Amino acid sequence: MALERTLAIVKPDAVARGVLGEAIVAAERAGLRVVAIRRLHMTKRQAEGFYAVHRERPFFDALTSFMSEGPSVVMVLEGEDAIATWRRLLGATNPVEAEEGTLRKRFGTSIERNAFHGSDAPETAAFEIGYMFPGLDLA
Ligand code: FUP
Repeated sequence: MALERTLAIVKPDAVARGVLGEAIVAAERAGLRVVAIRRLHMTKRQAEGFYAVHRERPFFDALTSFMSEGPSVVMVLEGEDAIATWRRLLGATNPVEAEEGTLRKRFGTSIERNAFHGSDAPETAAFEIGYMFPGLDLA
């Protein structure tokens, strides 16, 4: 196992529902630490940059509109195997298919409005953390 950092997003639907605390509790119970946190209302342009890998996908416009509809909370989580650990807590991309008890099962409403994000690999985590926390200097 490796000490890793991952980018977590509490998406606009989850922030609107007031479940930021649920995400933090789940992360901390799994041994992850919040080492940076920021609330921001993404512009459509920012959301498009964040999800640039999906630019050609049919859901790109709907996804980036959703991500810019209201404030999100973005966090850097740190711990052993943080990337896989956080994604395990999230469950499948589609809340309908997510395992019982996972964050997306509990709080997501559709594949599009799935409440939370987590980086899927070390390279994407590095890109996403840099994108949301430019110049971050962690203690
Ligand atoms: P994940 O890694 O679980 O966040 O899933 P993906 O990278 O495959 O998808 C990124 C986001 O695109 C998802 F969170 C939701 C959205 N999406 C859709 O809206 N429709 C799809 O068919 C697939 C993904």
